[in-house]
Amino acid sequence: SDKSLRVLVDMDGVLADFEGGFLKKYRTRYPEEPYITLNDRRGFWVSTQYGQLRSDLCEKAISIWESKDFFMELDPLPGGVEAVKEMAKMDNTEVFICTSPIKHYKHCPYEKYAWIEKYFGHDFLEQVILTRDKTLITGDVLIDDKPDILGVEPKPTWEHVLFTACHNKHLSVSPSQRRLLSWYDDWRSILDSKRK
Ligand code: DGP
Repeated sequence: SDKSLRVLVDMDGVLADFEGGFLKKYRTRYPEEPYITLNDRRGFWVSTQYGQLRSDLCEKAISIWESKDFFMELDPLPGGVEAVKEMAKMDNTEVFICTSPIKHYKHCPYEKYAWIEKYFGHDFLEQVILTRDKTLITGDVLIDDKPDILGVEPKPTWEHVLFTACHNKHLSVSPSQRRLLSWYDDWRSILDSKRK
């Protein structure tokens, strides 16, 4: 059991409160427009559900996360920063933050690095992977709130553990798919189950 376990941890919706930050800024910027409460969120793509509410709300939603300071000002989700720091200190355990930047690149990639530096420190920037295709990244576990993680690699090395979020909590996932209900759920046992 001297082989390292490699854990990939998603950022938005797992470490950073994308949904909460989005709703707060959307309501401030568009106070007269309808919105979707976190309880009523369904589906991973926020813009898709806003577009179904009223077609012009799709681009209004997108305008929120394309704005300066959106990603920088996201609050950490409860317990996440502490859990990742603890994980990173464990023997035989490598942790990488694996996150997909939006294609409007003016602010997002910079602010993701700044957020990680703020909460984890400068040295932890070594652990950051920005990729639009997580199937190419080798690891034992990927903790991510997106239900379907697809890319060019048909057989990714990692087991996807679905992190519960407002948009996926009602989904009945396949019996083989494991969930992490929050950072207060038993992530240590999930890691231990993958150690060789
Ligand atoms: P990841 O969590 O690493 O899979 O990254 C997905 C990113 O996409 C994250 O920043 C959240 C963001 N996102 C959420 N909803 C939408 C949407 O409707 N359109 C786009 N372009 N991005 C979205």
